[in-house]
Amino acid sequence: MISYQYYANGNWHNPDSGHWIESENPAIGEVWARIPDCNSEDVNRAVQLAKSCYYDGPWGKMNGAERGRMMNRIGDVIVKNAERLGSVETRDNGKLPKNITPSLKSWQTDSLYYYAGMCDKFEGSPIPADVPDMMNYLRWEPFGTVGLITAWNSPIGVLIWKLAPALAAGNAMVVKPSEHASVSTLELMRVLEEANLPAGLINVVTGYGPTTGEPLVDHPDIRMVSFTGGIPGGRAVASVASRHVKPVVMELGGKSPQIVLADADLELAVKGIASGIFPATGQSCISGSRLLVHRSLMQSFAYRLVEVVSKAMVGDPTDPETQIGPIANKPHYESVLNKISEAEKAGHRLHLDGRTACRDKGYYIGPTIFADVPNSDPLAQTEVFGPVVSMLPFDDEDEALRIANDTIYGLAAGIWTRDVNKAIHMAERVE
Ligand code: TXE
Repeated sequence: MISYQYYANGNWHNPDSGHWIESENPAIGEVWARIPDCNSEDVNRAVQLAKSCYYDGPWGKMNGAERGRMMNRIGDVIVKNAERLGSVETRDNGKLPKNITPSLKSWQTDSLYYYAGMCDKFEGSPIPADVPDMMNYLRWEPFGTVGLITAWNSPIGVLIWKLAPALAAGNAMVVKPSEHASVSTLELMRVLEEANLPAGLINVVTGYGPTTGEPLVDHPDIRMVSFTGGIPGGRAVASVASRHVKPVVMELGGKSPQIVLADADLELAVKGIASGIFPATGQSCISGSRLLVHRSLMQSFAYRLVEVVSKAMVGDPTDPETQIGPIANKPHYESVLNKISEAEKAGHRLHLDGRTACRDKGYYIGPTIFADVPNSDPLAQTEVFGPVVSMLPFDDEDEALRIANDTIYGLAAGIWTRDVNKAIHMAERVE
């Protein structure tokens, strides 16, 4: 059992409440670490330390080139420690190391290097004045101190995507990872100590949304919030932020359609669609969970998809043979199982039932494929955020687009056809 403290001003602190939250390893369903249950006192301390870093410390005065060099150091340190960070994240949310470490060594961390190059390029411009002897000019300025709230599916990856632009713009920040998977973010702070960052630049408080996240959003010195999570959390954050009329950037869920046209290459479509929903156990905002298949292909597509994914190795994420790891935490495991049984009770036919992968220890659900689910059905309208897809035939492209667009989400989509003109025209019409 590893007990963590929260991180502020370059030091580790015990929570004001004296309480900790237990973190489970979803692969075995056992507690492996404890994270601080931070309250508004802890949040205020972290915000004040971030604020003094911005206003009184070197950070607010640092020029763009120096900030850029520091961001490059952050990227280098993450790449160097990618294995360690990946293995901690796997214990925290069950994600496969092969889906974390290589991306931390490449495209995820690349966004730090990308934004580092922007630090000394926020050029302003003189604006023509309509009054003689008057000069206007544009100067880009940071918010100052910002709040970054992340979810459990890719804690470090999602954080880097928020961290990089926030640092490049010159902000100091307070991070609040999900209570279900906070350890890898805390370990990231330990790793970043090698990068010699200004004290108070990046601070991490941990705890539940309403008792730790909300005080962060509600704090008057947090000038802007970037949030990743589900719609309920997003609504709550937006309403609290509205008390201060502070800007919020949201990255919420998805219910992405995958449209397979009659001329699609069946093999490519099956493999592409399977890899778009099952490897992260369906826990990715852009996973394609609604399969719209041209009626002429439906039978052969469904047969081939079942044949391919029924062979997938579901198991312990640390086993290199594993292709599908566990659901990230117990509440979500129960939520996904509940959605599957609801759909079954509604009479939807299962081509493949992932509950056969369930076992006594750990939160395992295999690929689950429902046939002929009307788009109005809850299973087609709500994000399951698990290895569950619903299939639906269509007869023509207009009908496919109508179904694809009949959703409250709008994050991603896939179109499978050999005809590139058709792909482009369909893509322009999918919202
Ligand atoms: O999200 P939550 P979770 C979706 C997916 C999943 C659902 C729940 O549908 O089932 O979100 O996942 C903090 N004030 N996605 O639990 O609950 C919370 O502590 C301030 C899609 O991760 O929204 C956590 O740090 N903060 C998503 C973060 O918000 C609050 C990836 C997300 O928690 C808060 C993950 C509040 N009132 C889940 N309530 C994607 N698009 O990738 C919660 N939080």
